[in-house]
Amino acid sequence: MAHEHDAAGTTAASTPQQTGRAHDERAAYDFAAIQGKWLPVWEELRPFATDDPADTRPRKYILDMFPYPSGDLHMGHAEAYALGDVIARYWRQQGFNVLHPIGWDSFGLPAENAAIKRGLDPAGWTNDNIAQQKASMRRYAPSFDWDRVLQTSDPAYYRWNQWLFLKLYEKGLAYRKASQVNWCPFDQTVLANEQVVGGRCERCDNLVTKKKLTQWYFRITDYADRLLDDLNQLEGAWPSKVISMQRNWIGRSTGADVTFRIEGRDEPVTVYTTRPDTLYGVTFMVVAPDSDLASELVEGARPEVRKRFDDYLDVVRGTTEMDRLSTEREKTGVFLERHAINPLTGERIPIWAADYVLSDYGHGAIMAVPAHDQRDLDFARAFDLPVRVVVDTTQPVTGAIPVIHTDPETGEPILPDEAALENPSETGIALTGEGRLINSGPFDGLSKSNAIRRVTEALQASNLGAPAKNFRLRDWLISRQRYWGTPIPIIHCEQCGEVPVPESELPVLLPPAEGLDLQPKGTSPLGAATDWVNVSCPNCGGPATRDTDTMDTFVDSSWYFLRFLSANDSTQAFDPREAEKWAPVDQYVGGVTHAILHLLYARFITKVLFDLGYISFTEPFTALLNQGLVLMDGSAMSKSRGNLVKLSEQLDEHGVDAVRLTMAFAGPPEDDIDWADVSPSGSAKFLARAWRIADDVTSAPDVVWKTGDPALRRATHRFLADAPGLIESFKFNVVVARLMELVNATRKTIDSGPGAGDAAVREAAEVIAMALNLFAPYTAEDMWSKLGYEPSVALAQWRKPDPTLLIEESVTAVVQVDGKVRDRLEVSPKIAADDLESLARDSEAVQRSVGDREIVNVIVRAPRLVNIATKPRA
Ligand code: ANZ
Ligand code: ZN
Repeated sequence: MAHEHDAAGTTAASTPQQTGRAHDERAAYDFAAIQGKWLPVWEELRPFATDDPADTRPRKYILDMFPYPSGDLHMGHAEAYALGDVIARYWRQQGFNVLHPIGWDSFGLPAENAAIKRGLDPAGWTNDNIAQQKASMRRYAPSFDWDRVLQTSDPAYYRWNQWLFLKLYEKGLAYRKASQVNWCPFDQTVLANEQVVGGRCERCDNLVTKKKLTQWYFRITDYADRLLDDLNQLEGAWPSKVISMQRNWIGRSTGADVTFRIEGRDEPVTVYTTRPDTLYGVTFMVVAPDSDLASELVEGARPEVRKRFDDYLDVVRGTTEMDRLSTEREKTGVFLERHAINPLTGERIPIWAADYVLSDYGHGAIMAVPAHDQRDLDFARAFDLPVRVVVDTTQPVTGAIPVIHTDPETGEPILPDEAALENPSETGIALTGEGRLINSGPFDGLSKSNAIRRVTEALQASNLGAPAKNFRLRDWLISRQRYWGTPIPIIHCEQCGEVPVPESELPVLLPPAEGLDLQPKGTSPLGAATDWVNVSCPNCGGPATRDTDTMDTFVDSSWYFLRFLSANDSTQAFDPREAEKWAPVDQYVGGVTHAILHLLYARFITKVLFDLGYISFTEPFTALLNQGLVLMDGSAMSKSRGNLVKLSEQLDEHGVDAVRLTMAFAGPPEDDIDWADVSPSGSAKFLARAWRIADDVTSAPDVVWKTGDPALRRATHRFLADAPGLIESFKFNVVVARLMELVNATRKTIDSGPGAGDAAVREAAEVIAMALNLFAPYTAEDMWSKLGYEPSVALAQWRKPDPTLLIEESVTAVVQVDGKVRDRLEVSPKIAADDLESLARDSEAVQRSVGDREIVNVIVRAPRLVNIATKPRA
């Protein structure tokens, strides 16, 4: 290790020598020696084990998001685990039995792609990385319970993934269907909507296309309402940004289904609309070109129309969903030469196919209201279709009496003010606001919201419609055509169809990678493992084949927090009694990159397990803290940018504690940390300074506290009183700053006060060690031992502040009027100048003395003096 750079060494040399011991007797703060000394002690002591059934302390479950084993630990991990550990260690000091586990999210594409690139077995590559990360983590010393380690690529874990799949399958929540799926041509795999970012693959950044495939889904849409409504419970305990991201992702929309009769077709077509109030303004219908309905409607059409449609469909298939929904794009479409009938007015309207209508939302068909919907208006203007205004958006909607302008001759409503109510077909701007209905027969005069209700009721009464809801959320596509994942425990039999693998035959082990071509090619590599694939049907014994797909790794991470509770239990996924004891997670800590997917899936699976009776709670993570990123020179660290800071080098240079302390001290946890702006060597210096205090203390552990220096005692107890609230509101950086002040105050008492033997110095040193345990565990442990205690400081309980020491001192402020002392006020030494001035002005003695003279000048020297000058009488 690089001792030459140890900043602490220089500090120790410059520390004043006033403890009575000779210079050469004093050891320097040597982080490497301290790390080397305490790590083996902790490994022996297991201070963070949670396996004592007789433990009666109240419990807390503190969870850090588990890492992908994609290489050694990096600076981002270092930040996350430093911050998560502050919380875990804090609750232990508060008397809780804290469960703080760690594991690896070790299946998935990163491992597989890396393994392919290097020609290695993904299992070997993954396990090597885990071993390396584990060694780094041990040295980094978060207070993990090392007896509950799990890794998702271990059969002992993924067996229960398969069990979970079967539970969902039994409930009808896992199903297979053929559909257009997002396809990454580079990774040669399907992607969930969530994994497509801006039309590109989240992993490799290539453009995503569509492909029709049969895939496995989890029916998360059945839980959409609950996933949305239960977010209310998390308000205040989760970052509001994450809650709103979840809400938008689920995207609940309420409106109505409306059925339109189609000329020349027996079956009517249902459309979904959020604006049933605009039904009188419908001037055409649009179906998604890639829907079955469109193909069917165009079947009997003239050959030119069919040709035009087929050509159009080809183009549409190659267009991303994002482009299709874009309002910027020129509208395209094909008239199908078919007609629908408006259910309320009987009006005959043309049916078009256009790509701005998506096949997998609502019913894949819409009623178009160009006057009030921008996309419909753009389309109508492009193809010269009629535009009819049915909501007068210049009309006030509050107040009982609507103003309706009708032509006295014809009784037709008149648009009230041409200027105010502009014609959308001319302006190109749809009228989307509030207003009152016009041109809508019996509904004229109703406000938009009343009309939505009344029109829906009218439709419902004649069986032509009903209230409806839709979600942006799609079912969760969980199958992948890749090797490195959990095999789906289904067998396909010619006779029986899909047959679940019996639970007693789990796990379905992955076949060895050796001999398989893992290169992505659109079908699962598992298909080539013929010995593995060909089985006999568990149901009829006939020839059958295994499902060759593997599960999305988000399945693995959707319930891992429960597996930690029974990590070594080979008989069940988790013990419901352990879940009852520990879960839900009290505090979850991790990156905001998982704000949508991972959290949504974990919330979904939690609700499923609740419904199945395995757990008694419905939300997995009671509170969530998202730490920021660690940047370098203003941007995310990356090899290609050349601004990568290597954690191992930072640890070698500054020591574990200095790096951890720097992470906590850098600012609020949610903010990004720019490593160029922080000073790990400054942290190391501070740690040396703190450590030196314990080294200096000469009193014995049984001193009488009362006899100590009162000023230092007050500072210590103020810190004891304030730190808990600061930690609980994640103001770790403030606690560190306060701790620095306490160290300074203690040093002052040693060097220029009552000295190192004073009881207050010992008391302060002990509190400093306990507080440092949160941020710099090695230094804290070493101080604790120097102070005469057995390890571990991590188990020492936070002390209750003495209330008599928390009462603030007061000082006497003198108030002068025109140079004469008129009053003395007892005030806080921290009083603000403004407050002191108003106290002085309010003083009766001062007012008597000022009388009716005008005050021309006030000089305030808080907290000791206020000088008031008046204008001398003429
Ligand atoms: C008529 C109408 C009039 C509409 C109006 C809006 C405004 P959200 O909020 O996203 O649920 N729509 C329905 N299905 C669609 C599909 N498969 N593809 C594209 N658009 C679709 O939006 C629902 C609205 O989006 C529906 O309400 C429908 O247009 C359109 F003044 O119906 B509306
Ligand atoms: Zn069978």
